[in-house]
Amino acid sequence: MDEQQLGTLVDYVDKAQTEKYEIDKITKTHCPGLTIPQAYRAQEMLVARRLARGETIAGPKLGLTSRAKMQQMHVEQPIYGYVFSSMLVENGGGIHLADYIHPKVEPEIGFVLGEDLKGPGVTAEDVLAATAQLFPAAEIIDSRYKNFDFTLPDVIVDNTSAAGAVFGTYVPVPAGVNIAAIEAVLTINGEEKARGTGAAVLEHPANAIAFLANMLAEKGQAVKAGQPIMTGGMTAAVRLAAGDVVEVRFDSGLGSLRFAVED
Ligand code: OOG
Ligand code: MG
Repeated sequence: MDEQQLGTLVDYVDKAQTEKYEIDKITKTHCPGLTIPQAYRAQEMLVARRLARGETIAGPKLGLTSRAKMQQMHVEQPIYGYVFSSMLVENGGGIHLADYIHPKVEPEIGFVLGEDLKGPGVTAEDVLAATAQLFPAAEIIDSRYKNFDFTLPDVIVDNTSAAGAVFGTYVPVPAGVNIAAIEAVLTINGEEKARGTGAAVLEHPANAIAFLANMLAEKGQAVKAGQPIMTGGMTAAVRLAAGDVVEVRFDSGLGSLRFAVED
């Protein structure tokens, strides 16, 4: 696939993202043989277009880092993408279903680094040594593909289904706390829908950031200090409906999140 052919894919997915409608996966409609490196190149083109339109990146995100998510999506490998500032939803605020196609929510542990991390060879220990703060997060994913039906290259081009994120307050890494043991409980209208720990994310969320650093190194890039990093869903994602009041409570001093879903 040359740049022009990848550009056609980017047109197709970018338009669905901007105008919020569902499409068939590109490995069905355009290119069954799309490889993962080609998919990341297309993602890079899509991100560049959004930046050229004046959007800004809030931070990177990891996806499909947990068994629950891999099983839910029938996919076997972590991926990365970007959360744009325009996707951020205030903690305590609300979203409108009309701004999404078929949104789902998932709890995540966010990290903020105190220094840049550049691969290759970055380990979870390196990540922990560089970590300055943590924050509670809820990601709102909204695959542009019908029924969230995609393969890895499809979801990579679709910027890993990124559509919304709620971030809580940054806190210093709590002393004596094993981040892998931090638990999050997701409730909707007071009813528990999902629960999971940091260990669900590649045994430890620091492994997700090490994966990101080592992947970005292939493009000569680093994971930057100061950016909020979403390490991936700790549970399977839960569908949202009008009238939902979503709460995610984290233990170990991370705090909680809340948002409402309206028509
Ligand atoms: C892909 C995005 C996955 C996560 O945290 O695992 C993701 C999807 O499930 O649509 O963000
Ligand atoms: Mg996620």
